[in-house]
Amino acid sequence: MADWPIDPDLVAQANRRRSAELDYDYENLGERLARRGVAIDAITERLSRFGIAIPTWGVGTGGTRFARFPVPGEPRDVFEKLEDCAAIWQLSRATPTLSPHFPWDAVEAPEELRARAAAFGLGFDAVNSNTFQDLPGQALSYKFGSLAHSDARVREQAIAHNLECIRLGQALGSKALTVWIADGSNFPGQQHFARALTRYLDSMRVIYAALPDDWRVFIEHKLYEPALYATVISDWGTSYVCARELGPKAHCLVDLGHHAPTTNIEQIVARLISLGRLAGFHFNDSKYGDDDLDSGSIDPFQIFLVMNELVDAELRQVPGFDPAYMMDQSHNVTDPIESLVASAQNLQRGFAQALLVDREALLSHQERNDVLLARETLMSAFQTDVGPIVARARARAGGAIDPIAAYRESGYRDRKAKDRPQELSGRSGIV
Ligand code: RM4
Ligand code: MN
Ligand code: MN
Repeated sequence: MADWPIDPDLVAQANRRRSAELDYDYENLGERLARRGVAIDAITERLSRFGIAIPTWGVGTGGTRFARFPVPGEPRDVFEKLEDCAAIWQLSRATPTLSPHFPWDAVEAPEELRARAAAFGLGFDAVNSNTFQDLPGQALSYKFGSLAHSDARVREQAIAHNLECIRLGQALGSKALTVWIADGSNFPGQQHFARALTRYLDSMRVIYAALPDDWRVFIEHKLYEPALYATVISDWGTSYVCARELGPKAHCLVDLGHHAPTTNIEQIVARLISLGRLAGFHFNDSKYGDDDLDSGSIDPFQIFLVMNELVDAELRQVPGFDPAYMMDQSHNVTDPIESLVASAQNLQRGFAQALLVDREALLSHQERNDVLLARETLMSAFQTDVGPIVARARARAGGAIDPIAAYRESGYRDRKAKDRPQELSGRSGIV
C-alpha cells in the first residue's frame, strides 16, 4: 500500500471524536427504519458497494469562458491528479475508480500510472476521448467538428485518437470508451443534418470495430454547447438510434446537465434501462444549462428520482444492467477535492434514500391507482435523513465520519500549495 495522501492516524483521531454521536444517530435511525420493516445494516451494506468514478479533470479548477481562478496547489500532471483522487477516496470511500481524459492525461507509461493507482486500491473506469479542442502540434483542426467533420482527413484523425484512447485504456485496465463530440453548428444552414449524422456513424463504426471483446463504448449526447444551434448527438433518442446501429457494445450515457430545462431525466433513464442500453452517468447538478455544479447541490430530488430508477432496475434484476457512475463537474469557486467529496456523499445519500423505497407498497398503490399513497411512499423515502447510514458506511470502510472536516484539519491543500508551485496557465475549464 502506498502512503496515503492524508495521515491515517489523523483520520482515526478525528473519527474517535465523532463516533459516539454517530453511534447514537445510527441506532436511532435504525429503530425508526425497523418500524418501517427496514433493516438498517442491509442498507448500509448495499450502499458500501456503490462506487462513483472521479473524473481526473475534476480535481483541477474549472472555469467559465470568462475566466479561471485556480485553487492553490492544483495538480499539474496526471500523477498529481491521482494523488488528489487518492485523498478523495481515502476520506470518502465512495470513489474507487478514476475516469481519465485523453490527451489531457496521456502518459508514456500507462502501466506505471495503473500500478500507482492500484497501490491505493484505485482502478480505472471509462476513458474519455477529446476531439473538442486543438492541441499543440495537432495536424488538423477540430474547429468545424471531428467524427462528423466534412473533411475525411479530420474524421480519420479523430478516429485515430479514439483508437489511441482504447489502447491507453487497455493498458490502464479500463473496459469502456466514452465518446462525446462537440460537432454541430452555430447557424441554420451551416451543416447538413443528415450528412453529419451519417458521417458520425461511419466514423463510430470504425471505432466500434476496434473495441476489445470485453469493452463497451458509451455515446454521450448533449443538447447544445459549444455548438449553439444544433449538435449532431443532441438527445437520448439520437444516441439510442446510433447505439442500435453500432451494435450491442454501444450504450447511451446520461450526463445530467445535457438536456433542456424541465426534461424528465428519470424517465429517460427508465427508457434506456428498458431498452437495455443504459451506459451510465455523468453526475452533476444545474439550474440553467450544462452548469456542471456539484451533484445534489441544486436539486437533490432529481438525484433521488434517478437513483430510484436504478435501484428499481437492480431489484427487478434487469438482464445486462450494469451502469457506470461518474461525476462530471466543474469546480470553479470551491476546492475541487471538497466539492468531489461532498458530491460523492450527496450521490450516496440519493442512492440510500432510493434503497428505502417500500417497493411492494409502491407497486400496489400504482396498480390500484392510489395516486396519493403512491406519491407519499416515494416521498417518505426521499424525506428520510440517511446521513448516519452514509457516514457509517464510510467509517466502516476506513474513511472519515466527517470527511470535509477531516480534510480541512489535515492541512492537505496548504501542503500542496507549497509542493506544487503553479506556472501561470490560461487553460479554460470544462466545456
Ligand atoms: C462535455 C461533456 C464531456 C466532458 C467534457 C469535458 O460537456 O460533458 O463528458 O468530457 O464536457
Ligand atoms: Mn459529461
Ligand atoms: Mn457536460
